[in-house]
Amino acid sequence: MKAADLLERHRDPWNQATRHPFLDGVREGTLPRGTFETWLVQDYLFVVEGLKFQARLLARAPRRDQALLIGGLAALEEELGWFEEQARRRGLGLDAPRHPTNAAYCGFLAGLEKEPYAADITALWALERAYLEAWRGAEPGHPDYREFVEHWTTPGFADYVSRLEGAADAALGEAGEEERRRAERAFLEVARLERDFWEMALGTPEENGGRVG
Ligand code: MP5
Repeated sequence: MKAADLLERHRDPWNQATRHPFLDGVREGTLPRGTFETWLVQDYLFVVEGLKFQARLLARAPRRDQALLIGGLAALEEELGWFEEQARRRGLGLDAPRHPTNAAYCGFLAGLEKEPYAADITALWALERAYLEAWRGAEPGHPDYREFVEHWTTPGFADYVSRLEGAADAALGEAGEEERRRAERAFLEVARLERDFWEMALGTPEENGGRVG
């Protein structure tokens, strides 16, 4: 099993993870007021946990993946600074409580510590690949959000995602049947949690204070 086989095998959940009215709103500039800001703050809180997950993964990684994961970690730390600057410019506080949907995703990442490496590197590839595809679908993006679209669609980011796919392929190639099953389950969880994250961002009118545009 190769990582890309999972995209084929689970096309529906994957499409739901990577196409969403939130992303249409980013492209068209039609997001309800406050929606993007909610997503931004929650995504920052998610990346804070993502960095810790990747640091734990590095400690368990085979020698061949160390440079890739260290590069990814440095990029994550830089990304946190970028989020902080974006929030400052928009006058947003980053000390908001974690939304339950976000907390569920972070809990999933924490739980991966108990999973085999093949499942963890597959999950990391899947969550980065999901963002690459999702934001590509929002290109070029409304001017208000264009920097965000560009952030997750650069050639450098695409290259990182493809190197993660190589790492996942190598791990899956060495994995036994049970480990591959766990990797597939982790992939499906990522797809579901990514979809839920967009849903959270869009929220219900009540959650967004009843405002519609
Ligand atoms: C990513 C993210 C991509 N920022 N948020 C979610 C919910 N999923 C995936 O991770 P990164 O580290 O920002 O590229």
